[in-house]
Parts: sequence; C-alpha cells; structure tokens
Amino acid sequence: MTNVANPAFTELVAPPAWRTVDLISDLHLQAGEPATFNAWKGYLETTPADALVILGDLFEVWVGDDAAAEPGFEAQCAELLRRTAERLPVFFMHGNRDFLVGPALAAQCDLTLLDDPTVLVLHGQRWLLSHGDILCLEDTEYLKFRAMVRTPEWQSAFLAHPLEERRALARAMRTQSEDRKRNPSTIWADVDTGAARQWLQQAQARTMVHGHTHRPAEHDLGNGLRRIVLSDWDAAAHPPRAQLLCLSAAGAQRVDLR
Ligand SMILES: [Mn+2]
Repeated sequence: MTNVANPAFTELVAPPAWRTVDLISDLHLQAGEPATFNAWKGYLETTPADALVILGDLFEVWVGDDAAAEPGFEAQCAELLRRTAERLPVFFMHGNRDFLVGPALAAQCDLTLLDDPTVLVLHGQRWLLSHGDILCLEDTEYLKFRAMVRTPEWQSAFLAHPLEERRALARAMRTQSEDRKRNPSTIWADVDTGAARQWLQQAQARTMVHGHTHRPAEHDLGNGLRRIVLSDWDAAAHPPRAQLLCLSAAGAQRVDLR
C-alpha cells in the first residue's frame, strides 16, 4: 500500500543510451472502441522512443491476467504489448481501472510494473510519475474504495471468482460509474495542490506528470514546481484525442498522433 503522506519514491534510472521516453495514460482500451485500439497499435509499431511508460488506465477494465490467456480482446492487447517490448522497454503503472494487472501479464508481455509514484531519472532530470488518483484527496469515497481493492485479501478473493463472473461484476460497476458521470451534481476531484507540492519536494523533483483526471494541462505550482496532466485517448472523438508526452534532455513535449 502506498503511504500517501510519505511514499517510497522508487527510482527508475534511465540508462545513458535513452534519448527519449514516451508517457501515455488513460487510453481506456475496450473491445467496443476499435478506433482507439487501432491508433494505439499504429503508435506502438512506429514510435521512435527508447522506452515507453504507461501511467495507468491503459484498459477500461482489467478483471485478471487470466483474461489474456484465452483468445479475445485482452489477448490481442497483450500480444501487441509483447511485440512492442521486443523492440523497446515497456513500463506499466496501475490506474484505477486496471489495478489488477499482475505479474502473469507482466511476464506474458515482458512489462516492468512500476510503483505509484516512481521517479524517472533521465539525463539527470527527475520526473515524478503517478497515475494521479491517489492525490485526488477530495474524493474520499473513492479513496476508501481504493484502499480496499488494493489489499491482497480483496484481490485474491475477487480473483477467486470465475472469469465470466468477474466480467459481469465489472460491467455492473461500469454502469454505476456511467450513472455517476451523467449525474450533473457529480463533482470531479482534482489532484490536491498541497499534496503535489509536498511529493515533489520529498522526491527532489520539479515536475510531476500524471493522468487520471482527463484534464490535460500544465499547472504552475510555484517555486519552480509544476504538474503536467496527460490527455486521455479517444480516437473516435471529434477531434480525435491520441496524445503522448515525450521526455528528453530538452524537456517535455506533447505529441498529437494523427
Ligand atoms: Mn484513472
């Protein structure tokens, strides 16, 4: 479990040969949205990056690694990840939708799972990476839920259900969250500025990069600190959204894929 007030700040130190690292998040891949899957596939097959870091919610839902062991959408995604990992290292941090991605999928696809948060050290610069949900401190209901579902006990009890039952449960939970989205009184929490500053100071980093909120922006946090928010993906939207953040010695650059 992450201690929010004082997390471990695991470091990922880039080898000197890495010139660029791509960050993506919140693709919410699902079988019913082939345009986003195809955009992602095209991206993976052509990116010139030296490493790829996925900052969570790659999948709309992940009900267990056994989902990728039978033919279907999850297996297709796993195969793409595996082929990409043959070409460049691929890192994966959990989001709130795909927190059940586990060691079996990591082994199947040659992914390296990252702690949330992780400090990427690239060309001497420290980038504080997180999915972002844990710092949305106003969302107390969600944080209670998060604390529960991240325990090994909850996860092993959930994974003990048959795959089809887990898929059905996930669909039911998704309907609930769609209802919440449609309710105009729903208030969407954002990353807490004080907590973000504190993390940056503790991590000795100047820039935090996260996803989760689907509100791409760059926030000046004062004292040279900033918070960069990644875009979500929806290739079927008008205009389509498929964006990455490319980190290099020159800094951070948003790249729209088209
Ligand atoms: Mn999320």
